[in-house]
Amino acid sequence: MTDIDVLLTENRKFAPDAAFRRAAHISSRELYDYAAADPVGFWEGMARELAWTTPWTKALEWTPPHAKWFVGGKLNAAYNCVDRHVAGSRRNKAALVWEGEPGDRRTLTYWDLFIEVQKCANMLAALGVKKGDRVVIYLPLVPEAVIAMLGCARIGAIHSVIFGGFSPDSVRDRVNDAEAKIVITADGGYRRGQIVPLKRNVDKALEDCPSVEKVIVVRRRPGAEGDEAFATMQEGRDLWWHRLMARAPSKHEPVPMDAEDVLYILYTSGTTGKPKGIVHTTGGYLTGVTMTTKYVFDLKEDDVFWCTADVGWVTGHSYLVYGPLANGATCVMYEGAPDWPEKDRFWDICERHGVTILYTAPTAIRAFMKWGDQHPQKHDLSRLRLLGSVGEPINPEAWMWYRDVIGGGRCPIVDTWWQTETGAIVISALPGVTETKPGSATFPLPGYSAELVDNSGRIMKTGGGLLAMTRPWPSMLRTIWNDDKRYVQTYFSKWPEHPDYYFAGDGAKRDDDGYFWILGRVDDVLNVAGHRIGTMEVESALVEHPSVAEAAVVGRAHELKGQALAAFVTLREGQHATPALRDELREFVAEKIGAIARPDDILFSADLPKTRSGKIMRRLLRDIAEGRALGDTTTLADPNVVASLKEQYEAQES
Ligand code: 7RM
Repeated sequence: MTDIDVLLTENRKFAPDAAFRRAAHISSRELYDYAAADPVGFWEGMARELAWTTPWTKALEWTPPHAKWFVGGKLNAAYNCVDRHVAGSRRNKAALVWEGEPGDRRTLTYWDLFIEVQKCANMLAALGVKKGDRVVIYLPLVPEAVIAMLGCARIGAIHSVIFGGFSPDSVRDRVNDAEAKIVITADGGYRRGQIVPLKRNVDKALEDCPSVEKVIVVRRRPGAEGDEAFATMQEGRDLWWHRLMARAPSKHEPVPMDAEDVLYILYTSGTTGKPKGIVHTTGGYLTGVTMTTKYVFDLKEDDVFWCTADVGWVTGHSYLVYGPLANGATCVMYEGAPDWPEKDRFWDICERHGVTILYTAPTAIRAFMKWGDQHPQKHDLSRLRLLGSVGEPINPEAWMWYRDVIGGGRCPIVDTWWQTETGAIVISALPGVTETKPGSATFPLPGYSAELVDNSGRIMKTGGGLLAMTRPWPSMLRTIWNDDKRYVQTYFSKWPEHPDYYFAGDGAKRDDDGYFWILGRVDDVLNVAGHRIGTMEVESALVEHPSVAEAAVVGRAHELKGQALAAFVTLREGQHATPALRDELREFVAEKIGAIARPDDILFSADLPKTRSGKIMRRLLRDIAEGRALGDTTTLADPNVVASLKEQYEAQES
């Protein structure tokens, strides 16, 4: 018996186009073979692409579950992301092409970034920030966020970025856990035309944060009203970024960091409980993100790379800041919402800035599908040459839409599976090599050992099971900040007989060709009459129906079957919820994947509850389907969504 039943099969295949393949960095499987024969040697080769001030003496020290990579080596992340490009041929190349939501724009060349990062390093040093001190960054998506991260990295301070959508309470908990000395924030940020009052949130949070000495405030809203119009500055504690920067010297020698020195802490809220401070170190992390940015996105000198994630998430850390900048790329940054002021904002940005590589999330892609093809079709997207997806399983329907409508049928798609904990992409196609299948992240990249493992710790070559990493990798988390016990418990205790296996928490299946299909978090797997069903497959089937934009499936207790399926469905624009459509959808799923997966309940809703990073929160939908009081809703992007869903669900039952 397998651990998770395999329901859907997808047989479409897309081979890399011959011209793309010819021009790609990697166009043959050799690298896989080479890396499989000597994974540590492979990673050493990748690490050599970075600039080190002292070479390492030992590539890997592995005392499960603790790894050290490139032991004895020294380097600086900011030097690698900025200085070495300025020293070379990229001095005048655009590093950041930024656009604010209201339409304001700034472009920073590598030279500009070089000067700003050095000033920032000096500014922080002048405030007494030292190597190892923690600096919290709570900013909108503005260039200062990148400058602050690199400024910290330059002096060896540990940054902890908190997404600007988090509440004062969340900020307080994270600041206290990190015992941060400095908080960098702004007077506000823009989201859907509204101002997010970041400084006010910080003031509230800091009522209970004894470690914080100074607050640096970026003026995002320069106005005729003067400095104090949007932020009340607390005497002795609060300082304006622009004033400090104006005084800061523009020359700063980067501090050589040990490969294993901490580069940053990033808190993941998870679904419940206290957030975990995921710890990443310098040498291994930079090696992982530099390699994967170059090869997964086939990044070339004149590409314009747009990763739409906020720096508050790991995707922003790895693929908006460290990976692309370490490769000397031009990065597009956009502060605001995709539907502001109109639903074509992303396509307008792609057209105007000539984006060649677009990296976004399935939740966004499904929203674009729902809004209709007319928005992208207004724009010339012919410069796009590669598309990426990250954050959730992408259902085949959305994958095909992305390929056809956004990619014009000519761009390869890389569906990239990874986590805050893995630091860098682990499972993905290489666009010049891999034949892709819609909805599959395909294979582990060279150098990694992702496997499917059953409950008893056996590696499975096909079928459904648990996703694991059986060997360490350079960009893996090193621990949980202040809680190594929880690190061991959460990630390395699933299989007592394999204390060296990392448990990712995701279910997955492998088909007969060895392709990986991520099924989502194992906490979301259902048991219907003895069948273990991944919610993702039922959702994919639903979304294939032309009326459906998005679906979330959960289990609720059922007397006979153990669990019954409850589906929450949002419809495409112009579609109407009717009892006939409900029946049609139930039959549609039964036909696609079998009667066992026919949803018992279908609830139509305008929206689904999502985390602030766009992942569907099935835990809350389970509460609704089981008629329980709603659990913790503080990590939701919009808490109103669940309340109204609960009302609807209850009304439908009575
Ligand atoms: C990068 C990021 C991690 C969780 C992970 C999965 C899910 C991410 C994919 C995916 C299917 C993908 N980090 N996930 N990417 N599922 N296909 N390509 O999202 O720490 O915020 O989340 O996200 O469940 O465990 S994260």
